[in-house]
Amino acid sequence: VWEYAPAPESRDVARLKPAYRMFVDGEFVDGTGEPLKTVNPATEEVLAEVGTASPADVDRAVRAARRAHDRMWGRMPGAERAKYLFRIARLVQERARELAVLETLDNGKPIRESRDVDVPLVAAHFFHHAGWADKLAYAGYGPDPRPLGVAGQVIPWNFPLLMAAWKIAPALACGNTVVLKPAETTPLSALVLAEICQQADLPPGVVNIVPGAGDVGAELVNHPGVNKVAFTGSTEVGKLIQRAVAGTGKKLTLELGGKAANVVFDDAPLDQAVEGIVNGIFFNQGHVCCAGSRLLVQESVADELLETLRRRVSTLRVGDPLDKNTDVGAINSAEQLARIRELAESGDAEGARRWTSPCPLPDKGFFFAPTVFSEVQQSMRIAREEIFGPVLAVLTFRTPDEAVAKANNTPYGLSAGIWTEKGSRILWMAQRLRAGVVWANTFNRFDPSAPFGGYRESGFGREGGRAGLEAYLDV
Ligand code: TXE
Repeated sequence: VWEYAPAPESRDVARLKPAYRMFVDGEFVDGTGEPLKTVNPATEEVLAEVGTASPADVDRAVRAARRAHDRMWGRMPGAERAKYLFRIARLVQERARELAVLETLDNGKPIRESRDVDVPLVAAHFFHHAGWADKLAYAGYGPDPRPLGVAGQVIPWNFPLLMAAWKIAPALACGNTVVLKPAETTPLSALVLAEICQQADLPPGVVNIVPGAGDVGAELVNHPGVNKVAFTGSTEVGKLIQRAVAGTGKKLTLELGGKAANVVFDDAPLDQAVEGIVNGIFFNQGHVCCAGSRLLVQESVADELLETLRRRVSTLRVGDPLDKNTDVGAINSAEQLARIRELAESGDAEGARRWTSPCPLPDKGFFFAPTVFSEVQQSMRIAREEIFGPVLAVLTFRTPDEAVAKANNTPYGLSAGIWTEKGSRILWMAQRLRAGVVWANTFNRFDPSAPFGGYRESGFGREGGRAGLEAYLDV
């Protein structure tokens, strides 16, 4: 038994303020929308009040972004833009601990993840795109690559800071300016990123942050001054946005839901596969668009694998996200918790067998114990719908063909995993799986140089790497 327990991370590190304001044209200003209160999902306490944008504020932000683009940012040499991106990356590193604690407080994710995954990837994303800013011509985009103009970006609550980085870094590298709307339950880290932009002397108007709910997102997406829309969120809202943008000439990228298959063959090293399955579905409480939410296991090893998996999942520590020992933190909101519960109950009603980790849950806050459903049929809702929580649906297969058919039996197509010792099988599977990202003998691995994005109802367009630049350039 691991007896040594380091003290939980102190919430003071987050330098929480009682109130946060929107960021427009290089300044923090009062929004004229109805202020919102953001809550710590692990304690249900209000963390801060946040000013939101009215339609007039969105208009002001888009105009500021337009001015910044037309007068200077869109024409600045790439090497100059790169300097700002490098500065932002370094400042993220300098303020890493503050950002990690703030993210954990606002989102509910374990500090181990915000500290070791989210924030380092944010810095890496800015570094990577700083490197592109002066090399766009070499990347095949012609001698004088053209930015699109003003990007209107709407992001979700599962990786609040990382999604802001995924959106802002490539846009800026290519010479676009940005108006970004963070999710209503997690607005804080994007506003601290705005502070970092100020600290980096980023010219006013290049980045604008307008907090608010879906109506502010819709206002931004529909604004005629926006040239490009980038959205990460639910498939439902993604479809609304696609309709709204149709016929406007705006360029659009969508990164939506998923229902990834994590496929384990009988020759896979099972202990290693179990770690990958656990990481695939319990990382970030399963609030991950590319989560390995369907485990497809070859029938001959299914019983053994399930037993090992349950034993391993029983050891996961669920609780205080600031505790450095916590593996699974809080569900981001009461609404999301209700959605997860409802879908899990549909699994019971449709005849799947539910196993719940025996871990104790805190009395307060939004928590859901790691759950594994076996005896799952493809027709069940838990096998078809995105649960976006720590709930795994286990199905079995006999042959590689059956594995491919079942893995692809979904309207989504974001990611997939393969576990096998056979290299030829990895290649054979990867060619047949209809998913934008395929991991082999690993899962949930991210790198700013690797394009990320889906097919079909998981959306279109790529983020990251050279392919991600296309979303922000007139090629
Ligand atoms: O998403 P929404 P929600 C999935 C996941 C989850 C479900 C619902 O399955 O259970 O979606 O989550 C803004 N025009 N994903 O309701 O509503 C909203 O304010 C413009 C997967 O939180 O899509 C927020 O900033 N914007 C996903 C953002 O959209 C609008 C991550 C996402 O919220 C809008 C999140 C509108 N009409 C949820 N309505 C992933 N791909 O990772 C809302 N928004």
